[in-house]
Amino acid sequence: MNTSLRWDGLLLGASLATLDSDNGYGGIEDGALAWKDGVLAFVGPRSALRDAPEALANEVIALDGGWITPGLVDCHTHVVFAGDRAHEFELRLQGASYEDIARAGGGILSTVRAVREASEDSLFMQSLPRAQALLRDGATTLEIKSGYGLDFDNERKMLRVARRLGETLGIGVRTTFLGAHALPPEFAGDADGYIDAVLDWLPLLHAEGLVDAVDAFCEGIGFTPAQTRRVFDAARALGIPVKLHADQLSDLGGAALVAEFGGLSADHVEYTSETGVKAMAANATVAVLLPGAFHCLRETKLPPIDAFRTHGVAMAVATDCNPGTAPLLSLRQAMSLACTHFRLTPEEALRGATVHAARALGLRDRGLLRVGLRADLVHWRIRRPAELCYWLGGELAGNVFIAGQPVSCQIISRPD
Ligand code: DI6
Ligand code: FE
Repeated sequence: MNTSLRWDGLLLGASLATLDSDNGYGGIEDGALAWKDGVLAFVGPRSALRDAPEALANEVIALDGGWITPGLVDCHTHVVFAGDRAHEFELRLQGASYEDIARAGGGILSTVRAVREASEDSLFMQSLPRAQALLRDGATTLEIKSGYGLDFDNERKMLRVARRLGETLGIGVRTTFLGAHALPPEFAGDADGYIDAVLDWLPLLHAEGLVDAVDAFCEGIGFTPAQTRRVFDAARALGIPVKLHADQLSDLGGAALVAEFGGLSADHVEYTSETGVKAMAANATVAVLLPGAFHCLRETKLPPIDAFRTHGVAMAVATDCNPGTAPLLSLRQAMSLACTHFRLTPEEALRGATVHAARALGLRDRGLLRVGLRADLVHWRIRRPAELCYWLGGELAGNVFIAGQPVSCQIISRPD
C-alpha cells in the first residue's frame, strides 16, 4: 500500500474497553486499534484486519496483554494554584470545619494570597508537577478553573498558566472562568459589587481566548443563586457554556439553576433535591461527582445517585484537585472513591471519567474509542477493567497517546 495511505500507528495485543455501547465496557478481546493524523481509523478485533499489520501501518506496536481505554478526562480541577493548605488539614483533624476556616479568612482566600504573590512562571512551575501526575495516571484532557486570583490580572494569570500547561504537556486543556469563587477582601461586604467586577472581566478574558466555560460557587460561603444568575446571564450573552459548584454543603437549588441555563454540568451535588435531579435530566446537564472532596471533608451526605440513575442523568467523576478540599492527584483514585463512597460500579466510574466527563466539557471528539474520534488512549497493565478502581495507588498506566502522539511523562524541571 502507498505509505501515505497507511495508518500512522497500530496497537495490537491488548483488549479494548471502547465504552462505545449503552452498557458494559464495549469490550473487544485481542483488539486492534489504529489511527491516522491523530484520529482513530480502526477499532475492532485483530481478526478483522484486512491485511498483515506491517502492510497496514507505518508503526506497529505489539503489547503483551492489558487493556486500552479512552484517555481519561478530568472534567473538574483547580490544578493551577500556589502554595498548599496542609495546615488547614491539621486544623480540620483537630475539629475545625471547612466553613469555620473559610469564615476566619483561611480557606480559598489563603490560596488567593499565595496566587497573587506568585509570578506567572512560579505559578506555572508549581502547577506543572500536579498536571503531570494527573497525566501519568491516564488523564489526557484536563479542565482547569481560575478562581484563586479574584482580580482581573490574577484571574488572567491563572488562565494563561492553564493554557501553557496544555501546550507544554500536549494535553487537552479546557479553561473555566471561576471569578465568582469567593469574595476577595477588597470587596468585603459588597458581594454584588464584586459580581459587577466579574462581569466586567468576563468579556475581556473571553476576547483573549482564555474562557471555554463559566462557573460559580453557589453556596452559603460563596454566592447566592441571584448572584450566580447574573454571572450566567452574562455568559449566555457571550455564548459561553456554564457549569456550577452546586449543592455541595447545602441545597440552594444550584443544580436546578444551572440546568435552567442548559448548563453542561452541576458539580458536587451532594444536597441536590429530586426537583434538581429532574431539572438536570430535562436539560441533559451532567452530574459531576467529586468524591475526593467528600472524602477529605469527611462528609456524610451522599449525592442522590439512585435518583440520577432513575432519571437518566449522566454521572461524571472528577478529582476536583485543589489545595483545600481535595489535594488529589489521580483521577483513577477519584474513580475508586466514587465506587467505595458512592457505590458506583467500576463501569459507571470509568464511563464517568471518559464519556460522561467529555460531555460535561461539551467535547464530542473524545471519551470513547470510536473511528473518527481523537486517538487519545491509555494502555493499562491490568487483567480486567475493574482493576482501575480496585487498586489504590500504583502505576498502572503504560503507553499513553494523545491525538496519536506518544506522551512523555518525564518530570520537566524547567519551563520550555
Ligand atoms: N468547592 C470546592 O471543592 C473547591 N472550590 C469550591 O468552591 C475548593 C476550593 C478550596 O478550598 O480551595
Ligand atoms: Fe471545585
